[in-house]
Amino acid sequence: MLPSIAAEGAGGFTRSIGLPSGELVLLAGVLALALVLLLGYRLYRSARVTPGQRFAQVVGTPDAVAVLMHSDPDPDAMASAVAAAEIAEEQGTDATIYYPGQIQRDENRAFETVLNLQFQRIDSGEDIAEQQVVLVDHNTTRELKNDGTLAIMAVVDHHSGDGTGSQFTDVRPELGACASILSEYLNDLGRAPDDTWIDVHPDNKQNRQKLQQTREKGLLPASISTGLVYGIQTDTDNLTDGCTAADFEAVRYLYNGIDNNRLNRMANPDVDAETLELLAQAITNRDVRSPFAISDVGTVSNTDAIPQAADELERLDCVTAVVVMGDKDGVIRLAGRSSDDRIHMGKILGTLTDSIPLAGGGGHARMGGGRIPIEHMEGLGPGKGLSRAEFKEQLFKAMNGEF
Ligand SMILES: [Mn+2]
Repeated sequence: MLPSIAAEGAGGFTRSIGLPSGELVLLAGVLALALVLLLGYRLYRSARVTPGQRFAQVVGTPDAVAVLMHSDPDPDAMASAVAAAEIAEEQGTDATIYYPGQIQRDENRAFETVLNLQFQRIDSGEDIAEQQVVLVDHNTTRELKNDGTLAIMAVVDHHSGDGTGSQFTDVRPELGACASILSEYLNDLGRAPDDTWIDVHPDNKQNRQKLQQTREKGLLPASISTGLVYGIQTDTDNLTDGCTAADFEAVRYLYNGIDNNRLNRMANPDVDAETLELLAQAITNRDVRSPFAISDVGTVSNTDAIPQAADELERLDCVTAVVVMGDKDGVIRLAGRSSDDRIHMGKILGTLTDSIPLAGGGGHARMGGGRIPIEHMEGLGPGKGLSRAEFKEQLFKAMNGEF
């Protein structure tokens, strides 16, 4: 019985193909070619390494890495550092996040609080224990004391500059935020944003376990996604200024992991009474000579509110350029804003402070700052000296193009 079934089966097969032998050879050739192409494509795909995979490989090689932010880190720097540390930890490398300077501005402190983050503050490059350093959101460490002691292995940034890492450099000045680059890496690594919130606070053992489980499932906790979205938002004025398709793509990727409640708490932190009083003072004391405004708020205890006051005053209808000044510890702080193409704020503040000993100023066309020791402005040292009122008049003159 069995052989006869086999014979019938074989006959059936030949009949159903029913091709002359020449065409059979051709068909076999086409199939073989298709197979070769498919294998080649697979090989090409596996050989093509994405920037995210390369970054993970580099930061995942040592036992421990330091992730270093610039001084006075903003949400873009903090979110980028958290993401870089997450990529290293997923590879089994311990990551510690450091910063010089201080986290002062309300929105920066709110970011730290809402995300329950903890960073190590340092004064000098020697305070970093790890042998290998990753820079995010800046590409040189010139602002840090004893930065020569650091071995920079990787640099991820969106500022122009010539800083490089010994093993990895990804600097894209066209992008609105560094957080967009780190988001792309997480996407490259197949991490899917998820709405589960897990604090990434380094001291919490239970959370570390939860984080580990999330990593094993290929998910990305909402704490990291939400931080990255807020980092992108703050560096691009809510996706309205200096954005590229890559920044929008990053937010699209992170979308499922956004915690709206916490995002709102970060974006609209409670303002302390002192800051509000300084804003009120700046509005009351404003001297508007259209389209320019200057406000002297006198002596203040928190100089951070001076740039915030300049931001507020610039919103006045008839004002295109504004300078707010106030003093603390014998030093006048200046914050200038300009939406007027005739006024290069950084140059104006630079030129005006140039003639006063130990004073300094500068910045961009639209934003500038400066500091003037009051006793030097009033005549200590070389120079004939200026009163505060006279300095204000000079400032108006400079804004009008008369130096
Ligand atoms: Mn940035």
